[in-house]
Amino acid sequence: PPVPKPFPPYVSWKDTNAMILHSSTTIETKRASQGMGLITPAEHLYVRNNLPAPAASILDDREAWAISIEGVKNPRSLSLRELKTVGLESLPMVLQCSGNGRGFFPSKPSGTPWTVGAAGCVVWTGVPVRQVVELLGGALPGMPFMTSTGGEVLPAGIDPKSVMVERSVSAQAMGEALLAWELNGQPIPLAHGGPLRLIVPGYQGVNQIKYIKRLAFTAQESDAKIMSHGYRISPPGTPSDPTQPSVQEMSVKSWINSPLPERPGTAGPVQIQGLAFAGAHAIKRVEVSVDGGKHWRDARFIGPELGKYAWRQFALAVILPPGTHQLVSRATDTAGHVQPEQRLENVHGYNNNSWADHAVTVTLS
Ligand code: MSS
Repeated sequence: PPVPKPFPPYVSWKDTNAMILHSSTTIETKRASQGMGLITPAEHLYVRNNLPAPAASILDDREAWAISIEGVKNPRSLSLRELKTVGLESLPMVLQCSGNGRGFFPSKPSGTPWTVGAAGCVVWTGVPVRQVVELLGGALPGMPFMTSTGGEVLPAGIDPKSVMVERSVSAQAMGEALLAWELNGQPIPLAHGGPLRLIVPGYQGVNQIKYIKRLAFTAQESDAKIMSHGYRISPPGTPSDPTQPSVQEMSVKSWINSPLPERPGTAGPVQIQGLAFAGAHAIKRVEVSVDGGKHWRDARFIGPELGKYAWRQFALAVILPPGTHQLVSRATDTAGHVQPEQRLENVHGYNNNSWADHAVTVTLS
């Protein structure tokens, strides 16, 4: 087998055999390596950085990392050391890049052509944002947005707004958001936003701000380019603009990870296996088809349920005769949203949850 390219230093601890290095800041989990893992090991978790990761020295004194909390009655800066005394919560959650599935768009949008591997299910530990906000006297009235800023040192000589990672979500998202310092029970590695990261459960990856240095309740959405023009669902042929929907909550989605074309197995009894999740709601049902979506059967859930923000493992036992089969899965969440057959076309290839696009074609002998 070809020797994988060496990974850059900040991700040198990743399992290079399990991952696809698209660039130094975009690294995907292989579909076969994603398998059925309920919790994705950090060594397999995808990486997406819009800017180069900050210097590793920001982890030298993790406890000293400070975040400025603004748009509250008593705004002030808190160190990680102080945050650890305010509250403690753990949350298993699917972290997914909004561009996951972009590789299936026939229009070949610019950006990383992720298939399924810009997603993982991991456990975050930190303090609930609402407890920090309560400590500081509550959010000010008339502030519909929670706006968070990443701590990257910005390149000199360019308008900071054009490169800074700053995103706004609904202020209501504070209800379940965390300021997290642990990933799967370990201090968050630099690649995933250590020392401190914002976690907004159920939201697409771009809203999960790494190296967070400021969290503000604001009257307006951020005017940083990544918010105003980036990550917008732009209809085909139109330039991005702030009136188009922004990438926010995730939508219901599932895919099969076994069998795969690269590991088809043999004809006869087969356990079809996959993963399903949604944004704000738990998964209620997953159906599987072995004929490209003509007929469907209910899969069964396997493994424990780790809350509505984690993914669910599903399996269906079938007998597959020799030949070529098109395997697909279709998830439904508890609010009744059904994974659609078709993707919503958009210029930048976001939010692809089409079941047809995630089909796997296997040939068994
Ligand atoms: N944060 C910061 N600070 N920076 C950057 O760049 N990115 C985003 C998030 N956050 C960033 C941040 C994105 S975009 C994503 S996906 C995520 O992150 C990822 O994560 P990880 O950990 O996996 O790497 Mo798309 O929607």
